[in-house]
Order: sequence, then structure tokens, then C-alpha cells
Amino acid sequence: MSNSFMTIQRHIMEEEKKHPKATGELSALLSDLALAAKVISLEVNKAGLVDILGYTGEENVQGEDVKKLDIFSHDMMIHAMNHGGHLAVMASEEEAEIIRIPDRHNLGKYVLLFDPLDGSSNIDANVSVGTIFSIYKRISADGTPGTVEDCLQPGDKQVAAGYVLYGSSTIMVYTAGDGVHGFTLDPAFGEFLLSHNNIRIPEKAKIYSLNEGNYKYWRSGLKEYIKYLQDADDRGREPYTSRYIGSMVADIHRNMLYGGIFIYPADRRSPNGKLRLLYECNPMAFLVEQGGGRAIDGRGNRILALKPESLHQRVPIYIGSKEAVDMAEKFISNEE
Ligand code: P6P
Repeated sequence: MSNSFMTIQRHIMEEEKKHPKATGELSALLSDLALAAKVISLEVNKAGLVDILGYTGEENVQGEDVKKLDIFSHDMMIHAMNHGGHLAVMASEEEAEIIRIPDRHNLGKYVLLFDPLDGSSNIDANVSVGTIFSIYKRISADGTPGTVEDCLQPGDKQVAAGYVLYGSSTIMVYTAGDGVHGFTLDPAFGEFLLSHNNIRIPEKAKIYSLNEGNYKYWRSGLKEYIKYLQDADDRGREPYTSRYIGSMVADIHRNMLYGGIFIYPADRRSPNGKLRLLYECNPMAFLVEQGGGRAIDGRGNRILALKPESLHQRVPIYIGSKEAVDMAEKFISNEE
């Protein structure tokens, strides 16, 4: 079947055939996620037309103002995912504790962690936002409800991860450990069609992405690294371009296609950076490493090797093209 009619469901089934022992549960889980993505995309893309923009007046577990679309996306993910019978437990960036699966459906072997609508502070300005997901196999005993420990596994244990970017079009990008593949939603008939087969992040970057408004909090090594990226040199090296959308999914998706490094560092104001290990950094690190890039915390660790200690743990992250992350590592390893 040609790519133009390779739907995400068919691609997932093709991927499953590479694993003779596969039971089809992961395929069903990923297909359920694609359905949730379609429903959220529909709501995000008409947000300006119905009373779903703006704030709810509440704060989430992160202490951030909650947007109506945050709640809608969070609830949609739960309703779409909690009765398929493939999950033992879920956890969301929007929920303080783990999300239990209804008793008659909670004996699945997988764990789903998700950020239902990352970057949602931008939604009222029509800036791209995204859903991020991360899937593990349970480590608690089969036949029992899932536990917090199921959710606190190192990122290297992920069996699948991905994101949905609600932008000029809606694209769903996922890996099940055998490359990174992107599917664009055709709204005419509501199918995700293969549009980016085997995405590889360019080894040489041209773009750096971080919030330069935090410059005064940065440590010396990062300041020197960014200055290095902004300089040309007599060996013909050209300055990098700065691009920062303020929506992690959009920034990383662009860097995956064009080459680049995204940074949310530890600094004097945020000693662990801002982004969450479970819901943002681990899934993105799995995707970028699968695409040939690197993801580190700036403290000598691969993101995927970190053992999570809590559900909402924040970590610094330097993620993207190998050459740029290697160079960043050199500069920040010498910083005070
Ligand atoms: P700042 C969005 O709120 C988010 O979680 C990521 O999507 C984004 O990369 C980051 O925070 C932006 O944070 O501090 O630069 O506004």
C-alpha cells in the first residue's frame, strides 16, 4: 500500500508484525490514542468559535492557571483510554495523583503517562499546542490495579512515545522503538495518513530554542554556549538562528525536521528547570534518540537513564541534534 494511504492504524499493525510475540494490545492502545487525538484536534481547531477559550479560574497541580481546553483535553484522554482494557494505570501532568482505571478494565499490561495539552498558555493566541504521551509495561503484579511505581520507571523502559501537534495541520508522531514516524490528519475523512516516514533529526543543527528572557538567571557555561552559537568564525561556521515558540511540542517538532537544540536549563531561579520528566522530557527524549539525536539533563545524565522519584518531578533538558548537544555538554560541564 502506498504511503499516501498508509493510515496510522495500518502502520501500527505493520510495526506489530515485526514482533512475533505481540498480543496486539499496544497496537490497540496506540489506535485509541489516535482517536483521542482526532477529538482533541476538532475541539482545539474550533476553540475560538465556542466558549472554550480562556481560564477556568482554577490552578492545576503545577500551580498554573488552568485553561478550559486543558480540562477538555485531560478529560478526553481519560475517557478515550480508560475502558480499553489495555492499561493498569494512567498519570497526567494535570492530575496530582495516579489515575485509577475502572475495576472491570484495569488489568491491562500497559501504563500511560500524558500531558494532555502542552503549551496551552498559548492557545488563546492561536499558537500551536500539543498532546504528549509515554507508554510503559507495568512492573506491578498482573491482575492487580496499577501503582505509582509503575509510573516511576526510567525513560529507557518506554515501549512507545509520541506527540500530537495541533498546528497548521494536526500531526501525530510516534515511536514504538523502531524509528520515528509522522502522520498528518486528513480532515476530509478523519484519518491520520503517513506523511513523515522514519524522521531523522539532522546531526548538524541550525536552530537554538530557549527562553532568552531568563538570561540573567543562567550560569556561565550556558551563557558562553549561547554566545558561541551566535558567533560566526573564520572557519566558515555560521551563526545559529534563534527560534522559540514557547510550546515544547512545536519547538521540538520543528527541530526534529530542520535540526536544532531545545534547552530548558537549570538556572538560579529554577534549579531543576521547568519541564516535567514523566510527561514531557522522557517521551521527547525517546523520540529524539530514536531519530538519531541526544537528550541530556546538563548534569552528566541521559534523560532516559534518570530514575524518577516523583510523579511531577522537573528536570533540566538539552535535547536535539547530536552535534549541538555534544557542544552544549562541553560548555556546561565547566560552568560554576
Ligand atoms: P517558558 C508550556 O507552558 C511549557 O510547558 C512548554 O511547552 C514550553 O516549552 C515551556 O513551558 C515554555 O516555558 O518559561 O519559556 O514560558
